[in-house]
Order: sequence, then C-alpha cells, then structure tokens
Amino acid sequence: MDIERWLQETRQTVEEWIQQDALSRAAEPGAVEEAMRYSLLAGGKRLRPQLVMASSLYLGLPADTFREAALAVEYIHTYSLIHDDLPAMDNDDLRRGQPTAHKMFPEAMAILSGDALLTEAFVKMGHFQAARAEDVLQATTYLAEAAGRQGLIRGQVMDLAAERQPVDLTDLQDIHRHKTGALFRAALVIPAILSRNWDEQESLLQFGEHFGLAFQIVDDILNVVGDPEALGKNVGTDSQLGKATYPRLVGIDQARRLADDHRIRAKIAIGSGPQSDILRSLVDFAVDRQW
Ligand code: GRG
Repeated sequence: MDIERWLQETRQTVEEWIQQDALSRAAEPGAVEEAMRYSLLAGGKRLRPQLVMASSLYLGLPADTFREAALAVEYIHTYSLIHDDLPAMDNDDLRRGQPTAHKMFPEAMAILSGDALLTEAFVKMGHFQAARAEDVLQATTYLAEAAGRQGLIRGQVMDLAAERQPVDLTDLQDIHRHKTGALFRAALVIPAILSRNWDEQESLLQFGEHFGLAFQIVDDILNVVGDPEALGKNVGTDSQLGKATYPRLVGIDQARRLADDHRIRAKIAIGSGPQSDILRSLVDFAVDRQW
C-alpha cells in the first residue's frame, strides 16, 4: 500500500468535500462564510478526517462512510487553530503558510468564524443520515465532550496556566491528552459508535491515546528544530511563550524516544492485520513528518 498516495488522495478528497459544502457557496465578501472558508481552505494536513477514514477502513467500511463526521472534526480543529492564534491566546500571525485569520480579517470576524465553525460541526453531525438516530446522538455527544470543557478547552486552559510555571511529565501528558488527544480520539472512535462496532472501540481509543501523544511530542520537537516554510507556521514560539513542552522537559533526544515509544504502543493497540495497515502508516507519518 502506497501511503504517500493515500495521504495525497484523501487530502484532495477532504478539500473537495469542503468546497462542496453549502457554506462555501455562500462566501460573499464581508460574510462570516468568507472567513470560515479562508481558514478551512488554507491548507493543512487533514489528519483528523484521514483518521475518520482510516478508522472506517479498519472497521471494514468504505473510507467515505462518515464524511459528515470527517468534516465535523476538521471544522472543530480549524476553529481551535483560529482561536489559538488570537492575540489573547498564542498571538500568532502565520498558520498553514498563510496570515492567521485575525491578520486577514477584523479580529471580531476571526472570532466569529471560529464560533461558526464550531457550531457548524454539530450541524454536520445533526444532518447525518447513514446511521441510527440514537447512535448519531451518542457520537455527537462524544464529539461535544471532546471539544468542550473536559477535552480541548480543558487542555487549552491547562496549557495557558502552565506557561512559565514548573511542570512535570505527568502534567504535560495531561495537557496534551486534552488539548491535542481528545479530537484525535473522537475522530477514531466516532466511526465505531456510528457503526455499532463496540468490540473495536477500545482498540481505537488506545490507538488514539498513543497517536495523540506521539503527534504532540513531534509537534513540540518541530517547534524547536522544524523548518517554518515546511510547517507553514512560525517556530520557536513555544519557548518565547515559556510553554511546557517535551523538549523543554526532557531534551530533544529523549522526546524522540518517547514519540517512538507511543508509536509502538499505538501499533500494538490495533494489531497487525491488513485492516490496520493505514492506521499503522498514519502513526508513522505523525512521528516521521517534517510538517
Ligand atoms: C475556545 C478560546 C478557545 C480556544 C480553543 C482548544 C484550543 C483553543 C486550541 C488548541 C489548538 C491546538 C494548537 C492544539 C494543539 C494541537 C496541534 C498541534 C494542532 C496542529 O495540528 P495539525 O498539525 O494542523 O494537524 P494542520 O494545520 O495540519 O491541520
């Protein structure tokens, strides 16, 4: 299986799904949809929708079975990036190789476009037709919990509180399990909920747990040694903000070893059968990536 080709083709598929979305058709100048569309189509790896697709394949279903859920997680992710970049948060001016939303649009419009993307994600889930209503409800609640005060938001609050404070590895892992891991886990588990594959839910959850930690450790490493052009965002920002990161706590080499350890644990969680090929390759991509 040619993973590079799979990644490229599915990235293209996600671009097309976003382009076809009703919100893209209403993108008049000055409308909130213009700012939503700007951030959504600015690029990005599309890893979270790819995880929805890879999870579907793992469960023996076509990759596009849960298109609405794939879009929902990407919309929530994009909203979180817009808000994370705001002056009140990380105050970044470059994202996905482009000026951040609040640099392109009035700050209020950037905030509103993030709010609208978050809510649009739940509109997507509400329009889901290819599963039983009770399963859609459970999947939607799972996604809301991942995005909310017990998930992303909690991680972000912990992350901000940890700036310039003494933090140990347990605290750091807790921050990342919420800030980064919650949405990855949701992307993986939602297909199992919607297809009533209870047996595989725990394996996917465990895979997501280690995938998220591996991904974030590498993200921290790239913020120190990465190429800003390849990454499409500024580097060195974590240290400027006094952020708690793996390189700061354990150094680059040990951070790489920890990422490798989570890569192995993620692979163990899903076994070595052909149905887990893509998931295994995705964790390799998350650890070996340069962007
Ligand atoms: C609600 C005010 C408010 C803020 C939400 C939760 C949150 C802010 C921000 C968290 C966002 C964040 C930076 C999480 C860390 C995860 C991470 C490394 C994101 C980058 O993901 P990639 O590399 O991005 O997949 P692309 O651009 O490729 O999609």
